[in-house]
Amino acid sequence: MKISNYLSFSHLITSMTEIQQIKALLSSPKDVVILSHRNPDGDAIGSSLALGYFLKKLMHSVTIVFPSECPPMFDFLEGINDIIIYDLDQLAAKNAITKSKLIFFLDFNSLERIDRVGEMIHSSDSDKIMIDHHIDPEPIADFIISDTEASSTSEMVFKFIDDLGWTNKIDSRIGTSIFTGIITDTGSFKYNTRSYTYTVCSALKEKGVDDYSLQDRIFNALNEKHLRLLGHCLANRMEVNLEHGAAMIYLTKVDYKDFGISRGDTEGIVNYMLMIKGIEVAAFITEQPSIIKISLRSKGDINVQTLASTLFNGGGHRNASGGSYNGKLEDVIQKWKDVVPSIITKEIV
Ligand SMILES: [Mn+2]
Repeated sequence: MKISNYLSFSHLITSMTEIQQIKALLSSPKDVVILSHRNPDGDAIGSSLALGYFLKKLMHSVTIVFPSECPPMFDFLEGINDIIIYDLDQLAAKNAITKSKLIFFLDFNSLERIDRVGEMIHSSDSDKIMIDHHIDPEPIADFIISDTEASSTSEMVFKFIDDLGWTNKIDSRIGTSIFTGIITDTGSFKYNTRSYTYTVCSALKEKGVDDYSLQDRIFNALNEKHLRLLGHCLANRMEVNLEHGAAMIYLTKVDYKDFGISRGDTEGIVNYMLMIKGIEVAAFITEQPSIIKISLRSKGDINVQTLASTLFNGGGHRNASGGSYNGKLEDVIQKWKDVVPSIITKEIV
């Protein structure tokens, strides 16, 4: 029996009829493009590589396109160097999309998340399939597989393959990619899990995924600079408001210069604040060259997605969201401090 038959998926929009239509689409080899979002994370990369390997087994010609580069910590994943990065090679990205007959949107649900690549999508008449777990998918695909309860898009790719009846095609390479997406999007099973997440991981371990070495490679991958930057953030840039269960870390342009911070170096710092007993909501505010970026994390029912969308033109998930602001760092910090008391009284959430 298929694994998914044991479970119910109230949030799954796609019916089995649609799965059969997708299966028909996949029945003859074609040029397929897999797209994921700017600043790809472990889930964007893992779900794309996994689906790519799977489609290659069905004899499709597959090209993965991301708007921007992958963080170097995922370099060990097989096939990651074959991904076309729009920022580095716009022509290759354009050619792949123009040639394609079928396009997958993975781990995003709005064309804004893929910047200029979105413009190419507008003019493409390829069939489009979205697989995503973010809130409020936009009607940008012919088939929308949306499940906001899923831990990750990678978990959904497993279910997608399972629904198609091709679970036997999942090997340890596909499994390793899926597992990567699950452990990165759940902070190593600390949040966003459901029982099905573990069902998938159990099945992947059966397929030969070496979860121990994967965890080690992904979560013990810091260098000295990262750890010193973390020390600076915790010692000099963190403000804790225990009364309202909130904490904040900010980084200035000068910090970026002093520590030689580049893309990805600040990944995960926001989560440390939630390790303080009594802290339920955390903000990480950074002064970028032209904008101020803010990452929000929360525990339980506190909805930072609403905060991100109403105050910082952003969005994401209930417990993990982000946004940006055109203005001064001090203004964003003040804006945050002003809103903190109302978060705890749940005026906004
Ligand atoms: Mn994701």
